[in-house]
Amino acid sequence: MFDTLSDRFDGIFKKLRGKGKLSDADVDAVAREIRLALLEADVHVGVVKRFVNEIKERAVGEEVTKSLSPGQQVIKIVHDELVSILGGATGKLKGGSATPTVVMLAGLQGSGKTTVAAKLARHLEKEGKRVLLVAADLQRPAAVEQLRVLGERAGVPVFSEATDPVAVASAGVEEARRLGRNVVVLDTAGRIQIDADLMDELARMRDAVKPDDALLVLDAMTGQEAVNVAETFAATLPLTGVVLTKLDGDARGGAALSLKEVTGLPIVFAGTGEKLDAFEAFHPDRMASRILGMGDMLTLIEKAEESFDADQAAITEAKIRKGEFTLEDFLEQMQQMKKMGPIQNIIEMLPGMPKELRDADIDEGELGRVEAIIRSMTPAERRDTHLINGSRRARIAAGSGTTTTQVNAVLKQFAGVQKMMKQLTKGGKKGRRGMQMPGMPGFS
Ligand SMILES: Nc1nc2c(ncn2[C@@H]2O[C@H](COP(=O)(O)OP(=O)(O)OP(=O)(O)O)[C@@H](O)[C@H]2O)c(=O)[nH]1
Ligand SMILES: [Mg+2]
Repeated sequence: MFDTLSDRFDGIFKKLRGKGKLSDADVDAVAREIRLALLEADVHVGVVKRFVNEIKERAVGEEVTKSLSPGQQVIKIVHDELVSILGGATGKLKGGSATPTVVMLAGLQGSGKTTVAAKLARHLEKEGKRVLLVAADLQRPAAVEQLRVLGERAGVPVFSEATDPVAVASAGVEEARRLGRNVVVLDTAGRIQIDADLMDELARMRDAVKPDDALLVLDAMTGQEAVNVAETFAATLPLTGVVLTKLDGDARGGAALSLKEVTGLPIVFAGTGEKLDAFEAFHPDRMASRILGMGDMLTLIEKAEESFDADQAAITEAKIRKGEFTLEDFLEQMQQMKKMGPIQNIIEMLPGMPKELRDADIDEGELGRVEAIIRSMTPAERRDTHLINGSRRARIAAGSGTTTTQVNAVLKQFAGVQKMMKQLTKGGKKGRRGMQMPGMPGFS
């Protein structure tokens, strides 16, 4: 996500390191480089101009803090300005007073509307809302079925009928009222290009359901063109915000960094992958930190809290302390970690991760193999790996579709983990508190 921009900022800030004082020439040079970096990231030219002026003004201006080095100070200013152009406040739905509230999704073909519908429904259900998904895309034959499948995965009911899109939308809201669901999420049809038909359909739907939130779903790769798309949709729909999707791809950042400033529309949610949990409320401050390579611990902690089982963690911790951590516990930990989403996403959020690791292809298949190997062991073997002799190794390899060499590798790595844990617990308090994430096979 925004890798090029991150790298550019990294390079710019490196040059400031160790400088005791910034001259006007230094500030000019930094401003020029930031300008280029933003233009390269396809940020709207007006936004770039304002951004760079602001940075210059603040960097040479009165805001000199003693506690920060000049380099840190520039980073802080850039960070603050990024937060500001990203919209400042954390994204959330506007909502309304009537029940059910209606969230209408619109956008170009393939932008991610149907995926977002299911992700948003799941997200709202986690907040305690009761959602009804309404499939009002009757354009594409498979669209209703797609939403049904996703809805099932999200555990959210889906309503549709073979009438016409506007009728489906109205009937959907009725159905939600009847079922006592308090939020309707409405998926609509996309078009390759904005056309009169689509806008007419959206306008009639708008009049029929009077959405509390009308969200434009935008592919982050759209770049600056996003601004035009947003303005065109806004002419018909009373848009309340934007959902930016595919931020996991190599989007350059232009759309995210231009939208609020040019259109006034806040980015409310972000899609970061194909899976249903790759979705989050948009936090401008966290996004700015991520762009500047400062990591995103808050999102990570939130995800960990969401998927972490505190009781299980306490049991594991006690076991580690007593030196009784087995492969069974290890398997349990892998399950917990998997709930947090793709490992690559987790790594991206950690501050200070070297670029090599951010770019590394973490082999989820390898992790799957490790899991299969452990699952092919008997409970007794998982508790005491010393039982695993040659013939047992062959059986485990056959059971997991791997080779005895691969089984051996897992056993060897696990022995290393156990040894490390013993040292940690012997060595005092360090490493005992909170979540335990030992060096796992698959990461070596
Ligand atoms: N990597 C990634 N893929 C995504 C994301 N959101 C959606 N996709 C993928 O993008 C493709 C299109 O998503 P859909 O949700 O079907 O898009 P849509 O806007 O409903 O498309 P139409 O209904 O045809 O207009 C699918 O393959 C999704 O899996 C995301 O955040 N990241
Ligand atoms: Mg769709």
